[in-house]
Amino acid sequence: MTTVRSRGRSRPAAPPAAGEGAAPRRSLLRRLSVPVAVLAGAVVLGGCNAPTFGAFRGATTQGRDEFKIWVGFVITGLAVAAIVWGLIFWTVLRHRRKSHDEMPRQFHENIPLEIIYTTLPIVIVGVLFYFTVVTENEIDAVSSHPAEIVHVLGYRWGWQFTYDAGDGRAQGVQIATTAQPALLAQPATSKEYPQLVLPVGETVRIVLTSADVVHGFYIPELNFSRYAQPGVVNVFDFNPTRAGVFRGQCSEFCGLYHSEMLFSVRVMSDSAFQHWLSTEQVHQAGAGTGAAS
Ligand SMILES: [Cu+2]
Repeated sequence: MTTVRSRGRSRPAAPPAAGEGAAPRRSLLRRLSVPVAVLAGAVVLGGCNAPTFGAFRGATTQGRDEFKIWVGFVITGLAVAAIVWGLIFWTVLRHRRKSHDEMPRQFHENIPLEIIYTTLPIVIVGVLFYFTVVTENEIDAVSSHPAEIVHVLGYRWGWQFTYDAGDGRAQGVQIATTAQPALLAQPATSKEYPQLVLPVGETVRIVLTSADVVHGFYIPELNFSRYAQPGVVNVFDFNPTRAGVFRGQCSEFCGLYHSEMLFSVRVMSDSAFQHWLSTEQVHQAGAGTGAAS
């Protein structure tokens, strides 16, 4: 049931004197001015972060796709909120009681309006669902010819990254957690934790699994998280778009030293990556596996 208008018949009353009613309205506006100013200030200050709406822009094509749909969802939500809040405040202010003996005209239905506010949300959800499916398919798509393949193994309490040539031939480069479980309280990018090195502008296949319990392979600045599950192999691609060092962590509580399951991702130029890879091959062939330098 909907009440769409309250303007209407009033009980007979003595006509107001000239100027009567203006004073209460000014008083109401004065009372509303402070909360409205506080709300506007909060919106303006919160707007310092407006371009990303609190998310990362992504450092891979997959992460950027994720960022785009995030922005679309936030803008859609804000538009809906603006319409709903606008109608609420307009109704409260425009149709507030103006005299104690007023009885507004009574309604109990409005079929066209009810059809609109039933179908419009369904259309909005349908559009958001469509773009969600499109984005998920883009993120989950894997190349048939990745430039590099990295096998990622999660285990209590660390990560192991093993590089593959892409044709099934292991390159002999393995980066793994070497620190003993302890509350190191170091940043994820420190050398106590392993580093996954990737070339910018190339397709890198990640083959993810777990040796024991469920872990979460989470890199916030790539807008990416995927379970590392024992007995299950998750395969996905990264296409890094810019160089940098990004922190990573386990996002699934897995036991006592879950907080120590940190790592980082370093994205560098392809030539620098090839140099790093060949250097690691030589180094590890003679000295065994070690932490990223
Ligand atoms: Cu964990």
